[in-house]
Amino acid sequence: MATTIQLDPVTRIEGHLAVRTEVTDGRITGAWVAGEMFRGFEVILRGRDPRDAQQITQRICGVCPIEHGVASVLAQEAAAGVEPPPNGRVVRNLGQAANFIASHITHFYLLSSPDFVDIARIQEYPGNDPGLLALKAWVNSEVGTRAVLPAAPFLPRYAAEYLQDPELNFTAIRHYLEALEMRRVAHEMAALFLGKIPHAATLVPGGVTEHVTALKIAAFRSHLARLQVFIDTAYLPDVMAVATAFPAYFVLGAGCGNFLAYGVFPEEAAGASRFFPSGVLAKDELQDLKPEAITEDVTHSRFSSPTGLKPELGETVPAPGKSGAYSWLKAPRYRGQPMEVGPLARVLVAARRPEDHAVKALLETSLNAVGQKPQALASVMGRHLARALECKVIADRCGKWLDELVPDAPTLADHAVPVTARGCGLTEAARGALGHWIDIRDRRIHSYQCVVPTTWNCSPRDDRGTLGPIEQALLGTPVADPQNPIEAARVVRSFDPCLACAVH
Ligand code: NFE
Ligand code: MG
Repeated sequence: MATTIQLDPVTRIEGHLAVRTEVTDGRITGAWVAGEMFRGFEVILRGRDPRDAQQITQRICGVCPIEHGVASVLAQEAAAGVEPPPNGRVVRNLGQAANFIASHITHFYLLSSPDFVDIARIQEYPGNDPGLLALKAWVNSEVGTRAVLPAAPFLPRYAAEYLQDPELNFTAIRHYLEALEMRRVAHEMAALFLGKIPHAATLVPGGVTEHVTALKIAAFRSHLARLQVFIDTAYLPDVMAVATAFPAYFVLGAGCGNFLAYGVFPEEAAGASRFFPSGVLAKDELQDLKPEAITEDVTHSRFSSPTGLKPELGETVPAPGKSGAYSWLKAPRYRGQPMEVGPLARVLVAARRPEDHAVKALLETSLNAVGQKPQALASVMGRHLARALECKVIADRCGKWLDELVPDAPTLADHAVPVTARGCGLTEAARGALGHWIDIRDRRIHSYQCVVPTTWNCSPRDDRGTLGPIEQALLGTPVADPQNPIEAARVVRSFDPCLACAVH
């Protein structure tokens, strides 16, 4: 007989996610992933001046605002037939790169590492590191003194097998504390050209409003150098240590087997060549991206608008009581198929492209070092590894982009709001493929649609009843103890869900 196990809310992610599973004979045999809140950004945008869109859509999320701003200005630029000068394009790349680095470091240390690292071992810490001693004193003073939430956000937690080696635990916990500082450094780095973080002030159709100076380039370089040291000496080694200690998680959480990337970091005008290329991997075959193949189903979503619409004709009509619906996310599909998006999708697509992408060699050496084959990448640990490797190659690529900036050269091209036009902006956020579609009539927004990374990954069932990527990843996952479903939590968190984005 099936037992129901709920993770509701799923903690250590962004936003309101409820996961319901059915477990039969110790394995998950049914999964429903639900976004629990309506926000309505697509409705809010109707009738407004298009130039408000990149500011309003950045408020979809405090974690990936830059990417929403970039998707919005790309959509408006497509509608207006304008593109930024090289400085504008490169500044956007640098801002997006800073945001990816902040997001990936945050995801591993603050959100995911407590699933693997044994934070309770801090109580045995024998050394003299001031940060660890402070944490030890705090945990010791909290544990046992509060009945409900001792030492939150670390405890309580699921009873499970955590990392055994005390030294590895102490190192990872020390890096957890350093990650808080690295987050700040990455945000400051982004703000050098974007004005402020979150919610960049300088992104506009036609480029960016911030001036490029030699001083800002130098400041960006010094921030970047600190982040690169942390990525190389902490983030990558810690992910490798966790990957080595938990080989079972190279098997669990495979997902739907289809991967989609729009590509990101344009290195030429009009985005012709992107550092991470676009592509679709379906049944292990690489195809060129055809944006017209994207649709959104709503049969199981709380919307009364028609199902199966393309985003350029999309509608958003909330229907809270709709029968058969269980999520506030639509179900994006590519040629009718669910698609996993995110670092793993980007890395798999980049590694398949004929040119020698920087991530390819790194992927091979890392897989060898943890004794895994490329087939093992579609898994919980494959996602963590892909995220860390991508973080390194993006940070390393920033040096080339900084070299391309020309102090005092223009960052902005003239732009006029078109009377009537449509445009689509496709980019990548830390969590995956992000698209905005704008329809301008009488110089106002007639319709605006966002199809967002976590909407792909956390999507509910579609019109045909096909499960979304995380729903599929949960199927077959063993749950040893129904009171402590750590295995399911590890599968869900490997996707780095952001529900604020997903429901938008
Ligand atoms: Ni709210 Fe976001 C990213 C976007 S995810 S974090 O990355 O777009 O759906
Ligand atoms: Mg949408």
